[in-house]
Amino acid sequence: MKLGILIVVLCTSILGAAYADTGGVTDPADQAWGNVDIGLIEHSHEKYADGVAGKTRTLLTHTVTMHEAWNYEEPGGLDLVLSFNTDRDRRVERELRLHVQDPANPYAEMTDAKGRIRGYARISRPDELAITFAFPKGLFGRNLTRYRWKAVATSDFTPPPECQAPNPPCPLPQPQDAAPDRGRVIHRL
Ligand SMILES: [Ca+2]
Ligand SMILES: [Ca+2]
Repeated sequence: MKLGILIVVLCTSILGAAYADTGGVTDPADQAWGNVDIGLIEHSHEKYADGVAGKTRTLLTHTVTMHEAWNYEEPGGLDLVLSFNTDRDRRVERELRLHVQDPANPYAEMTDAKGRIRGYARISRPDELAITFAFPKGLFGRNLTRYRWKAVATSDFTPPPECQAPNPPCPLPQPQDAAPDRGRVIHRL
């Protein structure tokens, strides 16, 4: 893999047959904009008891860690989208998008392929570099044993005057970063 080192750590629970896959992929420091330069994406999951339904459910967590500290008030904003492919074709079945229009109340919304809202993820900030999204597996709408995902961070960006029309575009780095750069990370449940 050219631009990433796949890290897969398999953890087997000693509490019965539960099987957890915790893993991720690193991404190089390849963006001038610190708030869109992804350094690492990681996934994990845990079982929890849904007392109301009397069932054991799975909570999925996805963490995106940037190379530099960032916050919701970042100039230019941050558009962070996790996309999930839950079957064998190339289409994406779910997208989880971070909304920071109101920096005091960021939220993460899960939509399906038709743009319909399927639910929301809980957001937490483990440190000033990272953000973690947690949501029940049920938001995928079907019983999965694995899925593939990636993260794309984009910043609103206004080129400096000398780079704007009618002048030809300047060779500026694009304020967007994906991890992994190619393909997707597999999360086995
Ligand atoms: Ca990067
Ligand atoms: Ca698909």
